[in-house]
Amino acid sequence: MGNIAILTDSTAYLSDDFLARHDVHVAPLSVIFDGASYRESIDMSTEAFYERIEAGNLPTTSQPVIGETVELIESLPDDVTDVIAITLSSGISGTYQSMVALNDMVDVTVHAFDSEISCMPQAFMVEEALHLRDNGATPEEIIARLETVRDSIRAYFVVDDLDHLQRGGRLSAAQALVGSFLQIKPVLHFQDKLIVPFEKIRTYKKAVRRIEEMMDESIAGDGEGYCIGIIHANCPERQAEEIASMKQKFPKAHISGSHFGPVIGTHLGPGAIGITWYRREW
Ligand code: MYR
Repeated sequence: MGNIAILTDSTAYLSDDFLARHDVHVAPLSVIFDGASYRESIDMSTEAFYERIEAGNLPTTSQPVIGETVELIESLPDDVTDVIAITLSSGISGTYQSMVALNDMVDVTVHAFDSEISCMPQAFMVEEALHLRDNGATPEEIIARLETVRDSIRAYFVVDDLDHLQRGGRLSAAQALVGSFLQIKPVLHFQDKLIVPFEKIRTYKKAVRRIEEMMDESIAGDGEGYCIGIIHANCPERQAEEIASMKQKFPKAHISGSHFGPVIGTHLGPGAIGITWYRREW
């Protein structure tokens, strides 16, 4: 059996510390400001991105450049025969389809896996894949397990301003119109790979409270065995408040924070918060 490399895209927002400690490769997506393209984390930091956004600049986004992903795969050690490529949802980006297409361009087998979401839930899947790979699983076993994990992850998010999602075409115009008209802060989630409102709620606080209620129903007792993630878009104080409250409620859970970087921040806007959790079997 040959070696397996784990690849994901930049919207998993794996921390520098995680990347330094684990053998995982990242294909960057980009943000485009005034015709100039910047690969997130490489050419533009999250801080610089939100400064430009707050100054009123509105970017667009694009998937990884396929030629660069080919180069990345070609630079892997010679004994790598298989690549597990975990991507953001195919319902919101062409990244997954590009990973599938790579099979005609490189000598290894690329097993593209659609996370059907993005950000920290996608990072959870990367961690699962690494764990399985390091424990001798085959590519097929890794993909089968990822399918189960994908089904078990819960994730909801709230944005301050639905216009960002509407402008980027990731929420239908009709839904966004209802949102801005009524000044609501819907709890959003992914269904069948797409972003849809889960529940229409009027204030940010109530929306977050609703997500917390769902966590209370879903997570048993002190949270032992659960991974909980709090993701923020340039609002660290909201994230800190949530982390503190989760630590009180679920003292035995593994609670960590992440951020919405430039590409996802383009579509959610500053002020967004995401909450995700699942039960880890190891
Ligand atoms: C591209 O241009 O290919 C990237 C498009 C990215 C769209 C992002 C839409 C928002 C995703 C929110 C994820 C929240 C996960 C908790």
